[in-house]
Amino acid sequence: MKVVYTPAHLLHNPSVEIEKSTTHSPFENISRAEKIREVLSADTAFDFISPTQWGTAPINAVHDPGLLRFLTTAWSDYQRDVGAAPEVVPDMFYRPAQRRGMSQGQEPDSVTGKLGWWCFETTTPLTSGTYEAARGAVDTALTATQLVLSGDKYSYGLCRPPGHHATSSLYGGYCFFNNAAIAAHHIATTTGTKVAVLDVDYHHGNGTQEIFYDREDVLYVSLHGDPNRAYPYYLGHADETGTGKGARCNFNVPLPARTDDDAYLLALEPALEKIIKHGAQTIIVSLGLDTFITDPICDLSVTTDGFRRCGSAIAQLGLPTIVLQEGGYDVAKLGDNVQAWLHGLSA
Ligand code: OKP
Ligand code: ZN
Repeated sequence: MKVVYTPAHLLHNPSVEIEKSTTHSPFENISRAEKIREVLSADTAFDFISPTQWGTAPINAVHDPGLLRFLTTAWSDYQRDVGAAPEVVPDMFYRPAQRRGMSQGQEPDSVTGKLGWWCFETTTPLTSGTYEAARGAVDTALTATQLVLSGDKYSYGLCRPPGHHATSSLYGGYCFFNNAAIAAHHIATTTGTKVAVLDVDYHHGNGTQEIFYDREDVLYVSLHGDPNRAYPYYLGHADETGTGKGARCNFNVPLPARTDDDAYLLALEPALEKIIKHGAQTIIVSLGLDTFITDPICDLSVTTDGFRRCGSAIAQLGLPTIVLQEGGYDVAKLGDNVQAWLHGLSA
């Protein structure tokens, strides 16, 4: 199986994360992708390639072009207009309820105002190289997609930063551009075939859900910690099933704490059935390994062998599958877990 990787991710290297009314060193850090690279490159089943460049059009086809425009210069605008800060984080958030009964409002001119306009939370700092890293992750996803469109049965894009929390017009949750959504939109629009995004990250992919909520060409299916206790808190409930043409094209499976391998594999079955019924010709997996039993920020109990079984269950569908990296924060085991999952898929 080909692995798409670029060292551009090293350019997104924040040193603090603002969370739980305090600061700590970031869970989402460069060692995650480097651990995966280390383990997969020692395994002859995987061949590494670099991404090709896809430009901005595929990003602007999914996101408000204002988001990319903002991210292109936000870090340096902040240094110039507000002051030197290696990590740029909003201290204001635009909340539409403040303008209840009025027009929607507009993007402010000041970088401080813009930060709160385009970002939804505090754990996703901008650093000097963040934009370049985020562009690299999109190129990685599209290159992995191209491999499968050209006939490879499977491919793996080692995307970092991840993408599934980025909505059409907001970044946050460690995500800047929605790598999986950009790939899914690319397949749907260039081939005219149906696509399924299967999101197995611990966290609900609110961004991917939002981007495709009213579309029938891309099915979104997600297994995740119940939003009543888990990030992103406001989305991921089972009654969110899609709207308009996208009615019944969104499928959420919220899971209880400590869900183990057998329970997880059981919960996966209706999700896979949904993909077949939808008529999807291609699957994009948003692969998070933060469902792992010792993940430091999550509460499920999937093991390394559970990941192998998960990959294997998806392979049973017999569909071309593009696997894109999302979360996973037990760095010591992250490489082994990705390896087990991908071996389950391609066995
Ligand atoms: C990204 B991915 C909750 C704040 C957590 C963001 C978590 C994003 C997870 N206390 N910060 O889905 O793994
Ligand atoms: Zn996650």
